[in-house]
Amino acid sequence: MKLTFRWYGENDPVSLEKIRQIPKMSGIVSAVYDVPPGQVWSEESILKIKSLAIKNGLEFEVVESVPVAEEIKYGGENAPMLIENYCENLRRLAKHGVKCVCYNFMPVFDWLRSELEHQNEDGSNSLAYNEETVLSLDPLTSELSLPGWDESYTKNELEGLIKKYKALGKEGLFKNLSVFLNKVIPVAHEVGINMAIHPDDPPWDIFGLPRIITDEESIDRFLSIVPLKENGLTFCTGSLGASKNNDLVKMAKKYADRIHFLHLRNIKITSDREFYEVGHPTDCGSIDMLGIVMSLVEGGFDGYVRPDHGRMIWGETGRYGYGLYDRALGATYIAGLFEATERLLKNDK
Ligand code: DNO
Repeated sequence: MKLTFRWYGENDPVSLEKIRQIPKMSGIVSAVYDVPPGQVWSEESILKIKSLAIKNGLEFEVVESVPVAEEIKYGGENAPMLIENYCENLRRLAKHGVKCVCYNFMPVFDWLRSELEHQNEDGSNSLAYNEETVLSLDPLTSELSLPGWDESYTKNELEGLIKKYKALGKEGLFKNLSVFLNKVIPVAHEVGINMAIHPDDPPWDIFGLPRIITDEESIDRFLSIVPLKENGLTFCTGSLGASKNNDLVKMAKKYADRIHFLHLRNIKITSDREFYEVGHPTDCGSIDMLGIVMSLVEGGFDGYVRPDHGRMIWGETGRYGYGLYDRALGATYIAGLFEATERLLKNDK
């Protein structure tokens, strides 16, 4: 496995100089942020990220995300052209050494939380989700703003989009995902990029919008659409783990060879559809982090790993979920889990 760290570019308060000092860190996970979803990325922008990373002793082999334009997801008339742009981005990224691309197929909103500064007993704060609060929010007027959301829509555009997806439903969305995969995966295969879809976060419908990568059944269906290795997963433990119906230790074993990117983070589930984010170790929350890593190592997992959302600790402020300190603690914990598991497994044989 290769340990990586998400970096949001030159405006990220967490600098590459700091990231490189985290033990065992091999590279960054980043993206081109200077063009809207659907457009082709300039080679210059790609090369700039790469050269900044290299200057700091880091690799740039993982992109998160090449975003999928809404029109591809709802199947608009420009979808074929936008899918071609997507393929072109993969060719360009492969040319400059990228080996894994993370993306998602969530309509309109990416990850969703109801609280950005949930106060924890130890004085830290973290992101939290409470379904009741979410249901009381109106997505058209809500002031809540998250780093993963595209905030460029006007109220009317957003209203139109939500209507389209409601009419499309889960089956329609799955069909459009198939169209996308049937075009994109053969290109990924040809240029040597592993595609890694990110599960829906949280893994259930929100605001009446369909969400389709949520559990074992939907992942089985997704993987069988194009049964090539390059059609793979980002295994995000905090996303899938928010639903108690998902047995992550079992799923990690089952999908180990199709998991190209691992987002490891822990959450504490406080009741049905209610949780807050905690430190990475197993004992801090509801997710069996060690069990998941053991399953992956046993299953032959050989992908990229990154610590996911951290709490804000030691007075740090910054991008919610993406401060330095708690993610760095997470990274060393993850490195320890892998070191121990790999060593034990080797001695077993
Ligand atoms: C949240 C992230 C997501 C993820 C996208 C992938 O912190 O895990 O925003 O990057 O869903 O496309």
